[in-house]
Amino acid sequence: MGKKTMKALPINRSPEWKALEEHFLQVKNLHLRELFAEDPGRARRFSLSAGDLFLDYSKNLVTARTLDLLLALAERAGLPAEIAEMFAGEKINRTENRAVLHTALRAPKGDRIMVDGVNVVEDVHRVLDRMSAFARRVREGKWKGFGGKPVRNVVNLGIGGSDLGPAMAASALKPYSDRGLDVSFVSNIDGTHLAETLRGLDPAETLFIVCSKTFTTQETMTNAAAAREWCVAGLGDPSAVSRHFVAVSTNREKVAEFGIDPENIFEFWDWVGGRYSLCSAVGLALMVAIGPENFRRMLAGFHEMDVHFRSRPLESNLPVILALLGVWYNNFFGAESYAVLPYDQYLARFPAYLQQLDMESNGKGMDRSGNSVDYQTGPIVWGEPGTNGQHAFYQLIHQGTKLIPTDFIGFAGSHNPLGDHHLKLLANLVAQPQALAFGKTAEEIRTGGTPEELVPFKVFPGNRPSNVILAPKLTPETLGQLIALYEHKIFSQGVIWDIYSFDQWGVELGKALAGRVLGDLSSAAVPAHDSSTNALIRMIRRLRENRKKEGL
Ligand code: G6Q
Repeated sequence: MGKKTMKALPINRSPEWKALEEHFLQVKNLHLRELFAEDPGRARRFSLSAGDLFLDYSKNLVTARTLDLLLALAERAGLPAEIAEMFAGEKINRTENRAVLHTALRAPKGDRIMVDGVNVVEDVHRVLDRMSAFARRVREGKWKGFGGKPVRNVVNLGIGGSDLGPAMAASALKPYSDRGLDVSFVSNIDGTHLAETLRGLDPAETLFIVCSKTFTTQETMTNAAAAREWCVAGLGDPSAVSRHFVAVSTNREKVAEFGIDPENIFEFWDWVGGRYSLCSAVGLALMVAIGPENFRRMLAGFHEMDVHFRSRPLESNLPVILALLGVWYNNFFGAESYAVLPYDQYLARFPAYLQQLDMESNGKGMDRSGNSVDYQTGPIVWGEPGTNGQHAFYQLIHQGTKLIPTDFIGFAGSHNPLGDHHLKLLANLVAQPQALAFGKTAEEIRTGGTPEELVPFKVFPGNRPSNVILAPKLTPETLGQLIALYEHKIFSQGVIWDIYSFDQWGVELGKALAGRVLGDLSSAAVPAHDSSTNALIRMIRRLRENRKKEGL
């Protein structure tokens, strides 16, 4: 497995961790009301900027000492050295023996990052230039389909890391997209996803991007085969495939087998992890939607946050501060989850994207020496755009029994300045963290004349932590900065928890078992699993038989 990092002591046996445990006992009963009352400069003291992003982290259950102790923990975990190793292209994904270089995907031309003797920045820009030329041809109507018509619909076929990033970003950057082109994303193996997407589309005007690093993923390959059938049936000639399919992959052989012209393969590399691949050719559908210039603006935003993360000292490093606050709640307050609440409709898919980024990276129970950890690692991530969440689940965050740290994300300007919508949206964005932090006491409620028997139900305890991230506007640059902020936050937490953040072995078993179950569902053989699985297989067979008999 190559060189591995052996930490002298498990992190939770370190003196820094012990100091935090003791400190926790001293501060756990403090209230944000007191902390703000004691220090009028708190908001200024606990805020930071990087690029276009401003972070107010003053409404966290921390004192200056808490942060000092958390920073000492980061030092103990060797975070500065690990940041340097990642950026230098060391093979830090040791269980797969790979470098982790999504940061190279947004490095400017002329930079030099070597992997196995190759300057990968040159490769990155070669592919970016090819993607740009292709995106322009499609956008300008110069890429003609089999019958000579220009493309009006682009369908990305991919799943997981080959879907969530470009799908989220295409929605986030919709104001920058060419409205004459319809770009959609099909991921699910459920045939409904493909069927509903293709309904009403003209194959002569439809281009498929088959996006799969391995080109073996069941969902993507099944959807790609069905799309190819639809295309050939619609256009009446198998040779139409080369005009209507392009591929994003590292597996040239499999792509050629599928019938895609090798000229139309956009490559990426094994040092790009799926969920970190938006800036690679995996972003091709996004680039077609928003154009190469806007795509490069997004890359510049990513890069700006990369430079910040790599060069700022830990105490003024935005991703590191977010990471440490997360560790504080996760490991000392016992919080199980955190909510990401974007106050922007265009970011509707951002929580789903972060779910994969965070939970697939840090949902690990083994440390890097292969021992089970006896402390908590990656949290559950969830969320919905504000203000919808306010009328749904915020009740639990305000008055429930669980501690849910929250990240509020908002933008001063709107792409759709309709009446006073945006000011109202922003008012809610500011008011919710305020209500969470300061709550409303029984005395305050009584002074409003509430009947005594209702007072306990109307009390807001407050003291619920939140971060607020603000930017002037949701632009390609700010989106890039925002995503990179979370990428590096997650990396920093993985380092502190001493886990491998860039593999995902936990997704393999289900895939393998589905292969066996598929065999059993499509045969009449006696299934040989556990009794529950056997019963489910028999039940599905019976239901499908009945359906056939009834002619459904
Ligand atoms: C992400 C994971 C996973 C992957 C998908 C698709 O980090 O590796 O979500 O992106 O399984 O894989 P392919 O791109 O190989 O189809």
